[in-house]
Amino acid sequence: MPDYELYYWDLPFRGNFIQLLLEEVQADYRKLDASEVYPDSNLSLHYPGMAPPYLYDCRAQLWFAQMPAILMHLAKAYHFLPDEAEQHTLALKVILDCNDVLMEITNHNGMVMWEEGTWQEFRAHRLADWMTIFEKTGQAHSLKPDTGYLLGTRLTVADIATAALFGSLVHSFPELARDLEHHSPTVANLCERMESRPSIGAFLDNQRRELGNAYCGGQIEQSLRDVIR
Ligand SMILES: N[C@@H](CCC(=O)N[C@@H](CS)C(=O)NCC(=O)O)C(=O)O
Repeated sequence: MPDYELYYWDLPFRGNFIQLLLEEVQADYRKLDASEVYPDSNLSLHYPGMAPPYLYDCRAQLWFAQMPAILMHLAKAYHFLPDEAEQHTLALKVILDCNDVLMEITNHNGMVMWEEGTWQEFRAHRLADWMTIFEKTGQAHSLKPDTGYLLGTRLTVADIATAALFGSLVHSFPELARDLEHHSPTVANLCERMESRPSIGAFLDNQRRELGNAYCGGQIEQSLRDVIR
């Protein structure tokens, strides 16, 4: 049995936050389809979770849901939290920011489809502000154009999360690369550096060969594609 099992769809969206970390540390894990758990048995788990991703920690024999909780669990296990305890809160805040961006970019998990006007408004204001928030976080910790990490000199879970968020976004929607470059240039460079790390790079090459530019799937992805230009 591997150390971990990750249950998620064949999509990057929330799954890559976890998979990039598992790949970076070369964890012994298996990726399984979310349908193995959801929707038939998610309520029978010891700690039930509403929706994928799910992580099964095989050694601890524990199930976890909620992407930020899963990422924090793995970050603790692999020493991917910053050194100072007070910075742990900041790492969690970055992951929660990422999850908020995912929620917003999918218009609350596809509750309402994007239309030209609402998308343009979101892109020009909230998405731009989110990008600026990440840029300022990096600047506060001496992230430089070609060197450094979001929370300091050591790679942490915050860098994994940032690359999973913006790296996936600009890969799936190359039109947004100029937004990231404009509002968040050092973060754009950080994402490129993260994506070219050996394990993460090899994983992304395979995934992108297999899935192309798929992002979150469903009608909401199509609605995004219809409005992004
Ligand atoms: N807050 C949860 C959100 C989970 C979620 O929305 N999962 C999506 C895929 S990324 C899903 O499959 N949702 C189906 C549903 O909510 O029923 C997390 O961060 O893990």
